[in-house]
Order: sequence, then structure tokens, then C-alpha cells
Amino acid sequence: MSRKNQTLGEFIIENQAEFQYSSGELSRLINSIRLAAKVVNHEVNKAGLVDIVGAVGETNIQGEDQQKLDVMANDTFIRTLTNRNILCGIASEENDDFISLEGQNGDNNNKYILLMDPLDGSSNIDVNVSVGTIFSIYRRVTPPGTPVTIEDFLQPGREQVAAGYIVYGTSTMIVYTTGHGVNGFTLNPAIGTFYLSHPNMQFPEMGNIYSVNEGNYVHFPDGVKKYIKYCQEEAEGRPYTSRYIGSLVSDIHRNMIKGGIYMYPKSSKATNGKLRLLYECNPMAFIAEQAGGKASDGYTRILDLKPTELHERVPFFCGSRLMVEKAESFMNND
Ligand code: AHM
Ligand code: MG
Repeated sequence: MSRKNQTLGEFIIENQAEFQYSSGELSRLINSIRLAAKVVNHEVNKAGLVDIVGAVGETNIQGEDQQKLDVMANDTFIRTLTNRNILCGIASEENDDFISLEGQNGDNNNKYILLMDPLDGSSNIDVNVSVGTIFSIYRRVTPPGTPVTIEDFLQPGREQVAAGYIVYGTSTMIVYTTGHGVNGFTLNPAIGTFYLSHPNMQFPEMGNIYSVNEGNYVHFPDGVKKYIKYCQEEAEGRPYTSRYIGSLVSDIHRNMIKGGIYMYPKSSKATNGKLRLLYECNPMAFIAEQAGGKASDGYTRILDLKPTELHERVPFFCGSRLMVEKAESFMNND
């Protein structure tokens, strides 16, 4: 249930009943993500001051070492989540391996694991363009009381219990799902509070935006080339509008609000595309489906893929259902 002026904190408490088996851990987890998001938001907002306070690797006027923002975001999320003792494991796009957390008294009794891309699109920071954080939460599959193993992290995306993203944009938003629809909260920076601004977000079934790095066109498979040409033809409401920020979170966020398709296909240069299944595609696919959209690798539902390694990449087509289906039909007929 949502109501006017509802804060994220109130929303979490009022909707806790929807978390099956919940003993409040998932609520505490979302609360911790909210806290880390505010810290990262504060740092990202200062990024333009780098010439004044000192560049990465230098010491600033307060005598603090400047950290790269993606490293800072990674550290902030890991520290905030570890300190609150609600997870048994974390995997991050920034770390080679997963981290096993012991929990209180070293008992390994926590049941959730989290995977994240702490600062996606970070090459956009230097030019003042939106970046984001993406997270994905699962229940562990190995027995409680033992250290987590790789099996806990290599679950198909359909097993996610929650997923979300934070967009550090013209305003900062948290958008997340626990499998009961998608809700978006906007930060009021003056008081540091997220308010429910986008209840029950829905991907329009059809849209007129296509988002893809067309610079890679010559390297794309024929089906993708044909679909791009289809988007550009003059017929039945086409040509569509091309919009590509190069920040996955922002591109998907815009398309979810306006209607559109995001594509990062495989190419002759990158045979599995670029995006990471566990940190980027699965959480975005869960959100897209919860909002009535669709996500696939061009042939197979993203959430049905069985991951084989932590940092695996997959081609990604995500957005308005009818647009993704159309792109798939071009791939299948090729
Ligand atoms: P990153 O995790 O290294 O930031 O890369 C992911 C980003 C996405 O946000 C974005 O959609 C894509 O890379 C853009 O890649 P490209 O510049 O190849 O179009
Ligand atoms: Mg990324």
C-alpha cells in the first residue's frame, strides 16, 4: 500500500508483511542499502570539485587520500552491509572473488547474499553524467551455519528475492522490487529522506526509444543489424528515437518511464556482449519483469540462465515487452 508523502523507511515497515518468511532481515537489508546510497550520493555529487579538493591518488586539503569513486562506492556498500550483520556473503563487480561473512559470533547464520555493481557507468563521472548502483539479493542455498560457497552466488536470476538500483541523476532515486511490483523513491537532499515518488512503476508495453551503442554496428550479428534498421524505417510510428547515455541504470530507468528497448548485443569483438549477468542483467531483468517488461539474451529469458561463473557476461535486451519480442524475432529468423 502506498500513500502520499510516504518515506522509504515508512514504506519498508508498512510492506514488511509481503516478505515471505521474513523476520525483518530483508527490511533491515533494504534500510542499509538506503543508508549506503546516501553516502555514495554525497560523494558522487562532489565529483565535480575534484580539481579543487584534489584528484584521485592525491591528498586533499583535509589530509585525506582521494579515492576513485567506484572504489569508494564499493567500500561504502561493503562496509555498511557488513557492519549491520544481515548478510552471509557479498559479491561485487569490483572484486575478483566473493566475500564470506561470518555473522555475529562467527556463526554464519545469516541467510541472505547480495551481489552488486557499486558504481555502474563510472566512466561518465568525469563528464557529469548520471551513474548508478545495482543490487541483487538471494537466499543462500547451502546450509546455514556453514561458510557460503560459490553455489550460493551462481543461482538463476528467477531465485532473486529482491533487486534494485540507485540512480545518481538530476535527482537521486532508489528503485526496487521484492517480487511485488516496482516502486521508486526520490531523495530530498535537503533532509536526506527518500520519498515514494513513483509507486507501482510499469514498463509501457510498447515504446518508441531504442538504446544501443551504434558505434559497434558493424560488429553486431545480422539479426541485431536488421532490428536496428527496422527501428530506423519510416513506417507505423517509426523511426524510433535513439537515446543512449552509456549508463545502464539511466538508460533502463528512462525507458521504463517512457517506453523503449535497451540492447547490449554480442559482437565480433565481444562474443558475450559486455554486461555482467549477475551484477547487471539479472537485477535489471527482475525489475523489468516486475514492471511488466521483458529481458532476454536475444533468445532465452535472462532470469532462466544458469550462471557458471561470477563475472560472466551475456548479451542483453531489456525493455518494453513488445519491443523485446520484436528484437527476438529478428534474432530468431537469422
Ligand atoms: P561498467 O560496469 O564498466 O561501468 O560498464 C557497464 C556500462 C553500462 O552502464 C553501459 O550501458 C555500458 O557499459 C556502456 O558500454 P559502451 O560504452 O560499450 O556502450
Ligand atoms: Mg557495470
